Amino acid sequence: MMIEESDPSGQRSVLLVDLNNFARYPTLPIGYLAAVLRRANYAVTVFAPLMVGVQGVTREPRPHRFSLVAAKLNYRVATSSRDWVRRWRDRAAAKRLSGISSHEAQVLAAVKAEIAIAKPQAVLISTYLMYRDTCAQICLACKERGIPVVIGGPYFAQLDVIEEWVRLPGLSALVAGEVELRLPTILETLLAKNDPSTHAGVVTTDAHGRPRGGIAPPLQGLDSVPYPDYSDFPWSAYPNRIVPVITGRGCGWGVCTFCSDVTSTAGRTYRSRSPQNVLSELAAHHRRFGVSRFVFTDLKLNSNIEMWRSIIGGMQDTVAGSRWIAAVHAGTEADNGLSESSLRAAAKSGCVRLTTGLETGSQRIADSMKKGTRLETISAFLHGTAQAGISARCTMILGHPGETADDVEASVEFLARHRSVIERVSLNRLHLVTGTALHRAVKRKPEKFKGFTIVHENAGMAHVEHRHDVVHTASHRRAAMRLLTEVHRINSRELSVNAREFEGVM
Ligand code: B12
Ligand code: SF4
Repeated sequence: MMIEESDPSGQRSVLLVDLNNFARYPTLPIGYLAAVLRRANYAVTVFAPLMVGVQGVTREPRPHRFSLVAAKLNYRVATSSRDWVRRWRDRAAAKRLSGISSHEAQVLAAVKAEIAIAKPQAVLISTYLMYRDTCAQICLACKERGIPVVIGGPYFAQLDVIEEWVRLPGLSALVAGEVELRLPTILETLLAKNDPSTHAGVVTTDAHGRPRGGIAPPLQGLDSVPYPDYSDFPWSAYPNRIVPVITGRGCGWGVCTFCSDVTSTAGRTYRSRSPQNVLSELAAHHRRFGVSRFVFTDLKLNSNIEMWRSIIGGMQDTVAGSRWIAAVHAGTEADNGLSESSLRAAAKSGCVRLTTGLETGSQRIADSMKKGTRLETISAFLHGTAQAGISARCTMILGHPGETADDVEASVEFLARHRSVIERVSLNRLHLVTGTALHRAVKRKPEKFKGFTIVHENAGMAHVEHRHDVVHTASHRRAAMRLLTEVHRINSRELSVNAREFEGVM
């Protein structure tokens, strides 16, 4: 069946499908895309799984009675020396992680119903790599109806990932880059049945199925992007009214070995908006939706210290009574705006939680990760947050190349010493991601990574399966178990009252 182009006024119509199912607040890129398209007079319908009753993915739920046993068992299976045990566990974990796969049929049926009702001239999907199956099904459904489909998302910035996606049957074009300001023109080309890969950042396939087109360079001049439009999101489905805001794209540091944020579509190189532009966006969301709770999704909000200070200085005048959370790069030697007095000022401006990448309690490993941090400076930061009344959350990584049982013991010891000043820890086994500095280094000089080998690369998921011999040793495993216990002890505590509205947000 073909759906005919419909609107007699000549207005173009698109359906924007948001597969990233967040339980707590609207999705930032969807807001941007909707705003840009509406400004260009497109009729935009947004579909998000939460709108049809599919439960969003809740991050970092509070531990329950059996969480520690489950975490230890999971770790034991994930680091089994038997390949088949690990593979079985990875498959099960991938299913659980997506949190949407169990709802795939419901999402697909709802998207198809939405297509039938909205009769869009094009379907645009924003996706994480893990929703590939759902994307493939939507492409097929659109192909049957003769509707072009464009896919974009945060990890289409590398050729090997793009190659694995661009041939999906029914897909008209894959977007590789921050093309939002040019999206209306790209769609005009597509809807005129011309090849959109003539536009930078749009990839299609040629007659032989080879990719055609390339990745767009990072977008400059961020102030020219309109404020995101979150009017389509199901506000009543969220526990609190929280708005995501991004003040700059990329990270001012940008060199940590394992980091896949700085190899993502919008993470490549650091670019900042102007403080005035950001503060006036906050005011606009407040006027429109009555919100006074904000999450800054910047990789590090203190990448641009002027921005950090302007937010602290301007927040309460812009939205009285507001509260906000963010991630920061703490522990650096240069001034990073995180002195005790700055943290007190941040708390006064409504900051209730800060996340930082602790990653490890071993200085040696932090150095080999190129974190650019000193543990004693992170320690001072953590004490500073506690004194200011800001809830501190730390991310940590287990299993970086070169890590020994002693390094893990150092992490246990660091956490134990800072138990009273850290409110949440997000501990993850090293996830080696396609295109990161670490992945490239292991490929380039495998001899430098003794006992750390690549087993299999899944470019479509940007996932690199690796083997790390040390994690199978009894001493490393014992230390890891102690680390899990220490993390559990911290995470089991009640959050401080101020930060509770943001539990599970970041
Ligand atoms: C903030 C954030 C979150 C927030 C959500 C924010 C929100 N509600 O909007 C929270 C904390 C909830 C979150 C959760 C998760 N996240 Co996240 N997140 C981020 C982060 C740090 C910033 C996102 C952001 O604001 N980007 C800025 C916007 C402007 O960029 P963008 O999303 O890429 O969109 C631009 C372009 O890509 C393009 N675009 C995007 N979609 C489309 C669609 C079309 C049709 C077109 C034309 C263009 C287009 O236009 C946009 C404007 O330029 C990124 C890192 C990063 N650098 O992006 C990770 C990132 C996106 N997250 C990631 C992951 C893995 C997760 C989790 C799975 C983590 C976990 N294990 O729990 C969960 C997933 C939950 C789920 N799927 O339901 C990965 C995704 C990688 C992948 N495989 O695709 C990233 C890249 C981090 C990483 N390096 O691994 N995340
Ligand atoms: S400081 Fe954070 S965002 Fe920046 S490169 Fe390191 S891990 Fe990535």
